[in-house]
Amino acid sequence: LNVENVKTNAFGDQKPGTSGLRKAVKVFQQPNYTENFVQSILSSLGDKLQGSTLIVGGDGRFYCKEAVDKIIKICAANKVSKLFVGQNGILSTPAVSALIRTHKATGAIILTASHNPGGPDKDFGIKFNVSNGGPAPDGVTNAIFELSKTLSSYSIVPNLKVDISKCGSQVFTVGDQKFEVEVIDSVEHYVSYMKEIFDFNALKALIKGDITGKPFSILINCLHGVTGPYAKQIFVKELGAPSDSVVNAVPLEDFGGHHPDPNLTYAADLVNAMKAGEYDFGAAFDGDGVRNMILGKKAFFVTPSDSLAVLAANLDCIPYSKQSGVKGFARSMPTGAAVDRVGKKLGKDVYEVPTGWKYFGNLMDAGKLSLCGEESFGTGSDHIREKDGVWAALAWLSVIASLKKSVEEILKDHWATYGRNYFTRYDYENCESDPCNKMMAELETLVTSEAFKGKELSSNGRKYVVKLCDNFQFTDLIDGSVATKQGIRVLFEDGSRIVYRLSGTGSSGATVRVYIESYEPKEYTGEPQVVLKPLISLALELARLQEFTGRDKPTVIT
Ligand code: VG1
Repeated sequence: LNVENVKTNAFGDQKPGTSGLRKAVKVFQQPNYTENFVQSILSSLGDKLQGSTLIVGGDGRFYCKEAVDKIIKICAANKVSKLFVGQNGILSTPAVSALIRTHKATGAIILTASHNPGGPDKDFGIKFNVSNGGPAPDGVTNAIFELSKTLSSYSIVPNLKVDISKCGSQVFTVGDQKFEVEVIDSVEHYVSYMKEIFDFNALKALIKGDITGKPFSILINCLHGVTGPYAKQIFVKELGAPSDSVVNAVPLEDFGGHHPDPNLTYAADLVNAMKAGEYDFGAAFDGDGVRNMILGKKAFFVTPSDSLAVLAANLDCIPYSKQSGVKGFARSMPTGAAVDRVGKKLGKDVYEVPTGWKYFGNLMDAGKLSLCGEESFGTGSDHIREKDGVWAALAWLSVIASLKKSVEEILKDHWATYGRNYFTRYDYENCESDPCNKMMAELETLVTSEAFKGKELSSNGRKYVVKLCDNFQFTDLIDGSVATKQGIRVLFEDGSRIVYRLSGTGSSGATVRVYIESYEPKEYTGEPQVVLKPLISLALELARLQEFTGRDKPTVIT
C-alpha cells in the first residue's frame, strides 16, 4: 500500500475548546477539514509519532464511522505502528482512558462532542488524549492549533481497507512498514476493570435485597449515548438488575434527537420516571459516558457538587480507593465548595483548578489526588484520567451498600455533619456572541474596579459585602503552566459567591454560565432556588444579563 501526500489549505478555526474540537457536523464534512485536524494531532507528537500505538473510538454519533476510516488511513501514512479500534468505532471516553493506560499507548483520538447533541445538523468533535489517559493539556492543544494554522499537506493511505465490524487483528504493509489494526470489543476491558475496582458481590447483594432486606431497584437512563452496552453488561448481566432497569440503551447516531446531557432539563424522562417512587436509585449518563446525574427515591436530586463531597467522605467504601489510599481531592473552580469541608475534616488537601478535566491530570499523576469533580455532572477518580459516569453510579451504589441508607438519608446526614453549600447554575445557551463578550468585559471592569472593593450590595433584603473579585487564574503546581481568564469571580465576606463564564464547548454562538453558591451551617432543608434567590437576582443585575442577552430566563437551571 502506498502513501499519498495531499495538498490542503489550512483552516484558521481548529482551536480545541474546554474538551476537544467541537463544531457542527457540516464543518467537519468540509473537504479536508477532518483530515487536516487529524494530521495536526499526529504531527504534534513529533518524535513520538513513528512506531506509536494509539487508541481510536467514539460515542457512535453521526459522522463517527467516516472519521474513524479517515483516522486509520492517516495514521497508517504517518508511521503509527498499531491502532486499537473499538468495534464499529465504539468506545466510551472512560473506556478509552483505561485502554491507553493498560496498553501504555501514546494517546488516543476520541470521536465525540460529549454532551452536545448529534446528527447531521448537530455537533461532532475530535478530542486527543495523551499517554496518561487524560485529555491533552493546554500546551498540547495549543501546539495542535498552531500546526493546524499553517498545514499545507497531509499524508494518507487512500486504498487501505479495514473492516472494523469484526474483532481481531489485521496487519498491512505500508511502504516498507508494518501497520497493525486491532479491532477490540467495546465493553470487555472496561467492564473487567470495574470488577477490579468495585466489590461486585456486594453490589449484587444490594440489588437483590440481601443488604437492606428488600430488593433495591435502580433505573439507569443512557440517553441513547455510548453507555448503553456498558450499562446493560454491568447493571443487568453482572449485577442482576432486571433488564428493563437500563433504558435508552441503544446508542443512536442522533441520540434520538435529544441532548445527551444528564441534567434536570435534558434527562427529564428519568426525573419523571423516578417521581412515582418505584425506584430507589436513578442515574443518567451523557453521550460519551463521562457525565452522570444521580437521583434518589422520588427523584431526590443530588447536585454534582454534593455528590463529589459525599463520595469524598465515603471513598473507603470502594475497594480500589481503600487499597490505594485516599490522597487529596479536587474540584473545578465553579464547583460548589462542599468537598472543601470534607477535605478539612479528613485532613486531606483540596485543589481548585479551572473548568475542564485536563486540569486534574498533573495533580493525579503526581499522586496528590484520588477523587475530583465538576459541578457540570462530572465525577471521577484516579483509576483513569477522565470523568466516568458509570464509575460514579457504581461508586454511589457502593456507598449505599456500605452505609445501608437511602440516597436522601445519606445527603441529610452529610449536611447535618458539614452544613450545606447551596448551589445553582443558570445556563443561557446559544446567545449572540458579541453582546456576551461585551457583557463579560464590562462586568470584569466593574467588579475589579477600586470602587467595588469592600462594597456593600443588597438584594431582596439581604446584604453582601464584597471580599474579592477577579478573573480566575491558575498556575499548575506540577509544570508551572498558567491558565488565565478562567471565569469572573465575585466572592463575598459571608462565603457566598457568584461566578460567570462563557462556555468553551458550544459549536456556535455563546453560552453564558452563572454559578451561584452560599453556605448555611445549620439550615439544610431549604430549596436552593428559594435560599439563593437574593444572590441570583444580584448576579443577574450585576452583569445586566437580560440587557445583554435579551433573555428573561435561562435555558437550563441546575
Ligand atoms: C462544560 C462544563 C465543564 C466540562 C466540559 C466538558 O464546559 O462546564 O465543567 O468539563 O463541559 O464536559 P464549558 O466550557 O461548556 O462550560 V463534556 O461532558 O462535554 O466532556
